[in-house]
Amino acid sequence: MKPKVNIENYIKKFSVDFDRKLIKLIPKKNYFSNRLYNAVLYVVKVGGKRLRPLLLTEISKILGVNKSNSFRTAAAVELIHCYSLVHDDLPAMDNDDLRRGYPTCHKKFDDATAILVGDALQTLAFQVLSEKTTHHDSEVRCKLINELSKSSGVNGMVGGQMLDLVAEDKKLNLNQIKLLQKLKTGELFSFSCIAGSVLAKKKSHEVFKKYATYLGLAFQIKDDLLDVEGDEKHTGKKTRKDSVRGKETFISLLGKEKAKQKSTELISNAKKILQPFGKKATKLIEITEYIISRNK
Ligand code: GRG
Repeated sequence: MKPKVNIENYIKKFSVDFDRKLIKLIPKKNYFSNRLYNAVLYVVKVGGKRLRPLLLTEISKILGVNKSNSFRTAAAVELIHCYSLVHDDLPAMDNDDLRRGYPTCHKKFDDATAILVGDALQTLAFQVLSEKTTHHDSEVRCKLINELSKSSGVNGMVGGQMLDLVAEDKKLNLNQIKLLQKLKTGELFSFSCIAGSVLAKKKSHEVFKKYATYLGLAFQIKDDLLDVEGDEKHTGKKTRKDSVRGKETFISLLGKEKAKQKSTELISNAKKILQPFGKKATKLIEITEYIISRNK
């Protein structure tokens, strides 16, 4: 019998392999400025959990997608995620000094460079998707570009970030918080979960969209819990930020215990959706559980 690989080790190994290939999408020869190249590489090399690429890759495996196609699509979503963190950390937004355990991009370089790094990462994401090696069928490539732009634009992450910026010190209710988080965080998770169906040209889109709804919400509740209970050493970012800023979160509205209960319920619903995939979904089920058991 094969020894059981601990899920954290599995995720770590995935991220090391993923990062090795991701860096190859950033060749030095494309850069006229060493400063921009070094800053882009710094952000990408600092790493992260790579959860969105992991989900995209695991779902793609279940659906029988070619590895190179799923890698390039996973790279695109991670590039968007990295850009959003760089911009979010800027003084004009969250003004953070620490990200993934290292100085934020604008601290290491400067604000203007960090803005350009975000722009460069974002445009690279769409460049990668548009290239033929991502999928031989141009309709599939176009659909991926369309879905990722919707998830990251005004109907997704950017829209959610704006709601978040104007929400400080406002008393949002649970439905308003749900909408804000769905846009800001949930939509990129949604893209990560439906991309496999687009690549495989399979009709499993809606099933994985539903899975992503449960998963994204559970992820955000856990993120809020880590802000309250976690420590900087593990999370690699400043904690207790929400309460200091008077931000309403799932924890402030539901209380810790109810929020934990809710996240367990959501994960259980997400796992139920995977049941019809049988053994093929074993790893994805473990990853689904990790979303709320993680300490970073
Ligand atoms: C600037 C357009 C724009 C959007 C920013 C992503 C985001 C929107 C803000 C980051 C602030 C934040 C804490 C968001 C909530 C959840 C979140 C995205 C956490 C970070 O994601 P992880 O835990 O991070 O997957 P790693 O570092 O592991 O990749």
